[in-house]
Amino acid sequence: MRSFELNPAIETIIFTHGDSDGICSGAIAKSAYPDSQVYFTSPVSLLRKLKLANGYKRVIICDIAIDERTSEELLLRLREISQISKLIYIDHHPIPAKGWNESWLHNDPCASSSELTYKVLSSRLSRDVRRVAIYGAIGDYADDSNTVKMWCEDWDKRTLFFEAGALIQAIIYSGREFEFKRELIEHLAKDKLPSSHPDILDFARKCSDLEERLRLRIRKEVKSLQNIAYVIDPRGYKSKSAIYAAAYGHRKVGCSAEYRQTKHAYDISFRSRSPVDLNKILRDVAPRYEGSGGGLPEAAGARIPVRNFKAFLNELDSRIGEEERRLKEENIIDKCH
Ligand SMILES: [Mn+2]
Repeated sequence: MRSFELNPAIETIIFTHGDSDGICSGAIAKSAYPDSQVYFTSPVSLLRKLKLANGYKRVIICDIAIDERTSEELLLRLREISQISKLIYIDHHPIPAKGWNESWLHNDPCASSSELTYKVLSSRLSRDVRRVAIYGAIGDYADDSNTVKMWCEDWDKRTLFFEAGALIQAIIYSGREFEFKRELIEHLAKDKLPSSHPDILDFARKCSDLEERLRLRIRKEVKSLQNIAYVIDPRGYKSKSAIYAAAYGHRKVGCSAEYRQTKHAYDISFRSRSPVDLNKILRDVAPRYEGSGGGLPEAAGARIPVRNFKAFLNELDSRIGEEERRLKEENIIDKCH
């Protein structure tokens, strides 16, 4: 991690996620508070990174899910910060059931963090910055909210998709290049087009090239259970692998498992077009196989020890089937629509 001299002119610190929704959220926050310092973090490292917030007048956190295991400690720390600084925590991941009714928390699971960040900070933002919120929403598959659909009407949708697509592919290609991502936030915060950034189109093309080779490998290697189609070690982007596994395995839930030697476990990504809540099912099933798991209803992850992987996958498969039948009987519809 790069360290910075604390500059008294900089009053705002922004913590955000390194994916496309996080980068767009960060850019929107930076556009509202140009004299700010941006740091990338993740749910598991937020608590530790918050040490950096000392001395800032304003602390903005975007697109960081609340880590269940440390949520109590995190809540105490955030309350402490909110006594000293102006705290704004914007996120769209599910929050713990107890204790998080705080005035500084802006949470809505039915929108992207980019949409929420624009809404929370809108009084300081140019209307045109909505375009960045749309890119972030597309990056998080959350461009079907009523607000984003309405915002899209002010632009030529085809141009939006071109810019968003190039931006998202480039971000995926850049992986852990946080210096690049920080520069990208500066670029977007100034309301410049993604395609006008010198690296974006080249990175996006490289991402698409890797993705295409991955897709063709998955078409050959995918295996299917009753409800889950899966690939093991597809050697490529995990979430994209899960999407193509579902498509070529002809199942509603796609799964991509990557072997992690250091943990002797599989890191697993899921993408679902089933109405079931994968987050809920994984939080229940994964611990029973000595693993952990969760995320969003339609996009989630898990880590499961190698020795339990097959049994875990089989139980998950039958649980998804049971849950689908139950939903069908009760005729329950998605709470976001
Ligand atoms: Mn994110």
